[in-house]
Amino acid sequence: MKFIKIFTLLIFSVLITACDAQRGGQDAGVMNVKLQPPSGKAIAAFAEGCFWCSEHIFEAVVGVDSAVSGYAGGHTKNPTYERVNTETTGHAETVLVYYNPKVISYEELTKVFFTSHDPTTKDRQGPDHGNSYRSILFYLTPEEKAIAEKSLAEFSKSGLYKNPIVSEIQKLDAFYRAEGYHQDFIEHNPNQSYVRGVSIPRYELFKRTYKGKLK
Ligand code: MHO
Repeated sequence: MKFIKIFTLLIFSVLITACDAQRGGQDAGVMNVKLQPPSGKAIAAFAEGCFWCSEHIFEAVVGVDSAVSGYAGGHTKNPTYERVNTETTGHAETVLVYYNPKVISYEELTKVFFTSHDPTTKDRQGPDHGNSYRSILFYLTPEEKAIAEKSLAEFSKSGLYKNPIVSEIQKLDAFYRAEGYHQDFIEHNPNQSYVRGVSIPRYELFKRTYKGKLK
């Protein structure tokens, strides 16, 4: 009898954990995301330092449906935040942006990218050091690659930055959605010290610099 009770409890807890992971709840782990946008929509990915802020920035732009925090550009499978932080997996903190291509173009998203972080600091963004904080424009098609190159060249000439832009341009091979607690981090933790001291000032600077439409 005792055995049956324990067994039933075990089955229940396995089921509850599985459901929570499916809902993408707080405890959902890292997930390999299919690089397939819903019909009529498009996706793009950008690495530009701490993804808590990048997610907040892209989600403020008209035409962007949502942004997901995760890891891309590395060489290991299913990296965790802890592993990525060792700076040995090659992954950079990245946001996967779901957008409506009838409202905003990939080219316009590259402008969001270049006005929302400092693309001149190699393996560094603000106070954060390491290759997981490097700057990368990801592309999915040869057309997007050409647009990324053109945009980089234009921003290099624009005078917005004194130093040379060091952003990489890479094909997006895989995107791993980060742990649940990293999603919408700023909304859930507006008073956290890093959010107040680093993320919000970066977001405010973006709002003053970016010329496109914000929600
Ligand atoms: N140095 C910050 C970075 C946060 S971010 C998600 C921290 O460790 O809180 O990389």
